[in-house]
Amino acid sequence: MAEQGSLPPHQQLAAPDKWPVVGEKTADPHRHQEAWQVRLAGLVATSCSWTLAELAALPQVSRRIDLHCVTRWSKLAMPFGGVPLRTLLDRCQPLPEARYLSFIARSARGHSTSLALADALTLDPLVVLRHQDQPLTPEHGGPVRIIVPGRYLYKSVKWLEEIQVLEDDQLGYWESEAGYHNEADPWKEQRYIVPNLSHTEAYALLQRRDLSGRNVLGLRAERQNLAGLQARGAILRDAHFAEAQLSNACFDGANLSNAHFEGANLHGASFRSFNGIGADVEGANFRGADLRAVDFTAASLFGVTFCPEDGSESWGSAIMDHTTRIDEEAIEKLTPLQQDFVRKALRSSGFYLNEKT
Ligand SMILES: Nc1nc2c(c(=O)[nH]1)N[C@H]1C(S)=C(S)[C@@H](COP(=O)(O)O)O[C@H]1N2
Ligand SMILES: [Mo]
Repeated sequence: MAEQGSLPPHQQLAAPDKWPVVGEKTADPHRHQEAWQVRLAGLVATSCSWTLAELAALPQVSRRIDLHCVTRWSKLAMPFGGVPLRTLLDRCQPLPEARYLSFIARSARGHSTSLALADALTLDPLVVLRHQDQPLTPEHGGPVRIIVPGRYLYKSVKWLEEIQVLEDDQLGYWESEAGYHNEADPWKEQRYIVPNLSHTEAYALLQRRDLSGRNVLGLRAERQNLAGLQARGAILRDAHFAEAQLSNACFDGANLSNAHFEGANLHGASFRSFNGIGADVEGANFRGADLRAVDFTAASLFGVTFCPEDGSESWGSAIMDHTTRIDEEAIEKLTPLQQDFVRKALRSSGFYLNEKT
């Protein structure tokens, strides 16, 4: 259940003074001069639009809302102010056939995301104008963004300009381009959609041990012998490599966010940069994996698990020692418990404890 004020599975708190900026950094710079308007149109009895002053003149509410980013950071009870989306919908009167909302940003790529109308009514999103009693800052979507409680943060469009009321769903940017899950419920860990390759296609790629530059979501390669696998620049979010033989594999510049490497043999594998892009293993799980002689130089490791956090899962700690390379800045992004484990392990010589729980 969606409990306010607590962490959904496999999320971790961002530093108290930090609110990371994710995705686009600004509204469309070519339209700086244009006055801001939020339009609500489509399957409604009356289309409406509001200037910023008109939005600010509507009854304002203050709410504390928990933010959960799919890349695993959360911030609890963020103080926002603005107008409930419901207020705007009430003014326009959605027609009986209306079933979806598409939120569109005033941004260079016309960024968007969508929500079922029924979900919008139960989740009660806020059209946000203020944060901590100040105008919302531009990098976080100011002057106006939507915040949808109870969904991963990619459902909360920054620089909101238009809300379309639709009969059919219009998949958003992350949902159609990056395989993010359209339901996005953090309590059900709906991070990514199911695999986009058939089993046979994926099997053929694995047979050749070459995934370089491929984009394969949710790849299933548990327990396979993939020694020397080439996966330079591959996009392998949520890939399943548990107990796979991956010694000397090359994941340089690959995106392996939330990948599963539990118990994998990664001896001598490389997670360095490729074409100036570091490997991204944010949220990946390396419990019980052999990480000796693995090179994580320039890789981002936010939310990575190397050792048990709570003892409730079945894998022990990763095997790492002085031959494992991880940047100090990357270690600082880990939880205190993971940091502690990694620092000790990297100082040890030879075999480091691999306690099975
Ligand atoms: N216009 C726009 N809105 C967006 C995005 C984006 O790239 N463009 N990224 C989404 C994602 S993935 C996240 S996690 C949040 C990040 O909000 P923040 O930068 O304020 O933390 O914005 C969401 N809304
Ligand atoms: Mo995100």
